[in-house]
Amino acid sequence: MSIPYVSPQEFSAEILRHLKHSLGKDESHASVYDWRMSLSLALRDHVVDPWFASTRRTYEARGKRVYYLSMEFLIGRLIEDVAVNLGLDAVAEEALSALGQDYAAVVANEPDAALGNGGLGRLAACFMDSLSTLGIPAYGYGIRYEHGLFEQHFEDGAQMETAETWLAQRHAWEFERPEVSYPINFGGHVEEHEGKAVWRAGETVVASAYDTPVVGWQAQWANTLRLWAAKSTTAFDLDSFNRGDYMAASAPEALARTISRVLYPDDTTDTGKELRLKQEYFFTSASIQDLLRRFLSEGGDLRALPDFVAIQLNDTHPAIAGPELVRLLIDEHGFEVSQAITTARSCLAYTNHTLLPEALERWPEDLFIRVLPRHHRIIQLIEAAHIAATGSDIRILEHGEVKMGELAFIMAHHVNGVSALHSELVKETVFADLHSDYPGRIINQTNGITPRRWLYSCNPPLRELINETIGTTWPDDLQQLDGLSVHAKDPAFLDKFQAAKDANKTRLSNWLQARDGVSLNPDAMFDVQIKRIHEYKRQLMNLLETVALWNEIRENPNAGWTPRVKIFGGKAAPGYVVAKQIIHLINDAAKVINADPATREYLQIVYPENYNVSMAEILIPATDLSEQISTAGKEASGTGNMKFALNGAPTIGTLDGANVEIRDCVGAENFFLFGLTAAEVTARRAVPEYARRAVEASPRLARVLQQIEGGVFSSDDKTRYSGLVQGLINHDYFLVTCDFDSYFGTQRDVDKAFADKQAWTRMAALNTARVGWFSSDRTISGYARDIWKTPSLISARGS
Ligand code: 26V
Repeated sequence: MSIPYVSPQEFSAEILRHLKHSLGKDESHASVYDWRMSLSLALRDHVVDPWFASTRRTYEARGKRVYYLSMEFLIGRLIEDVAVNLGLDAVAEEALSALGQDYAAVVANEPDAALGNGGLGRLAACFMDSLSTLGIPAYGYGIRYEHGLFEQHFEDGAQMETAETWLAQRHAWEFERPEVSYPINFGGHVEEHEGKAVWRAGETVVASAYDTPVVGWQAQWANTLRLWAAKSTTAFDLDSFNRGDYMAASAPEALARTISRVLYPDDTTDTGKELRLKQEYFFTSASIQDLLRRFLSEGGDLRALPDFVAIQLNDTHPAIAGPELVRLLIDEHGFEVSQAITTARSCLAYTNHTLLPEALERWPEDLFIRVLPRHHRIIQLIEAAHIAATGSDIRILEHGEVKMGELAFIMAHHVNGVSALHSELVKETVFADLHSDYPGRIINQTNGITPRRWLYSCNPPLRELINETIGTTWPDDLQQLDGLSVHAKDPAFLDKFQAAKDANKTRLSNWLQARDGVSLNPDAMFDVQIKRIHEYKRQLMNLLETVALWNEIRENPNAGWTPRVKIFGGKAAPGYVVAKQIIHLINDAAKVINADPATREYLQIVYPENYNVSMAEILIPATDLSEQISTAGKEASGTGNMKFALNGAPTIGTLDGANVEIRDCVGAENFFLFGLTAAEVTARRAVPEYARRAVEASPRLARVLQQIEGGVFSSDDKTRYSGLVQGLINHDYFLVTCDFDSYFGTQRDVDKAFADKQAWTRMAALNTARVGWFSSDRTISGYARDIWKTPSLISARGS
């Protein structure tokens, strides 16, 4: 399956047809929004044939399908993505220009689909792209949140949040499926009838499907992202209305809809909120019911379910899938308990994305029983079967809690970590006991990123240079970038590589100037740290280093400093007090430092508001230095690290997550390593007063901490950061103080390296050339081979 050629003239006509017939607008009255919708609908039309063909092919081949269950899909914009995969990017631009429209402005009119918090959600989006590119039959299942991740703005440097409203406009890409809906039950109690359990639910909502086709590279295949919206079983209470109680009349609908109303913005702590549990069960149950209905409608025998269904759990959020599938097999399809558990386990696999204890999901058992009484009983059966089979001491139900990690693990045939280091730590730490109960169950699948979005589409100058250097077949075979390595010796190639980087830096500068009125020095090193704000990611260490550098430039202004722009981007969970203080401090420091005439030439701090996927697409290609500085052992993988390296930004980083593998690929000489290793981190925590000692041993750090604590950056409130600083000196769980000197020293190595332009560019080019392995196509091939056993159904690809 591939798409027939469409000329720009034909495509203009298609856009105009939608403008008239779908938007009901005349050209002379059309707004940017109208043009954007018309363009999107015209593109969407071209996705439908490959989409139907893929469905037909899967059906005819009786192919096994992958079901990727994820609370989050952090998609971003789709116009470019779809246009690029259809091979219509140039055509679309030409067609719109011919209509007198500014293509870039029309593309930028699309709101980000921000249905995720960060890495986990963005990974799910990259995986959807790769599943389609590889021709693996798959559905992504998630929630159609009315409000995505909150919007961030700064008031006097402090983060403020407002509701995100992407669905206030029509969503161009989805197909509403009112006929695809399932009842979802909550609460009530369980009765026994003739030895059979019967769940009498207390409350029921309806899950209603919305489908977005996801087309792969060159339209060879398209899968479906099916998102569930919560609706009421009784849309409107006419009795209340007739009594004149208009509020009560629409209460059922409003209540039901709260379930899919908003994305939880907290990826740091598991707060055990009832609504969150309901969200998890809501989308999981709908998805399991849906895949069973599809299987049965094709005449399948449920005992063979694992031959046709692979369910991947993106973290523990859909871990209730295990008990739900067991419940349906027992209660509705007459399975024996042990047969149901075995069958369900053969379908299920679980990906772990974090070792942070506070992010591991546990539900208070009484809450769980109240919301899901039948599942609580099923979990008791699962636990009993686990103990009978292994003699294990590990429990799912313990200390009045339901432990979702243990549940997901026990109900999965494979459990994977997301980088080599992380997977080893999963075996040694959180799941050490279960690892010995079930040897071989834990495997690794190192994360990846889609090169279509994260190189081809976000970085046109580099894309064109690669095309002219190694040809155009690399976007679905990224290891071909290796072919750039030989050119890294060629000064002419390096000049072009640098010219591409400079063009991207100019694009970023213009964008920031237009958006925020901020000017950047294009000759400065763009040093970028963009990710959620967390203590373990150590934005604070970056800021401390910035202040130390400021001190040193002031003291010695003529020492030939390498000019730097420190760029930060990212949101803090609204309830995460320390993260919000760190944001405030960065903004406060920016105000003082940017205003210092003595250092202005060499040092600038920029923190654009509301970092999101679209901002990443502008920042990453323009970056000179990638900051990946988490405490070793804490960042499960990272995926931003891969995006920067791919776009020619060397990393300054610790031996954490996928940094380890990136360094192995690009070579130690093209990576700025610093800091303690994971093993050293563990050892250091056992040293009494380790933070205080580290501060005492570093006059440079001690001075910076005194400045911050003394109010140098907060003259309006001199004690604003005393808690933050005292926290570092007294606890410093993430060893900012211990890694500071190593980090500062390595940054000075970076300064020197950057000053040698050609050597730096060579390093950057070798980063691009050597990270082809981090394509999410490679990752998904690994899942398909090791976990799902699903071949590609694109004939040219084989399995
Ligand atoms: C956790 C929680 C905890 C309970 C409340 C709601 C909530 C929502 C999201 C999360 C996810 C945290 C885990 C996560 O995002 N991990 C990141 O996954 C990336 C993809 O594997 C990986 O690259 C990052 O290193 C890892 O931090």
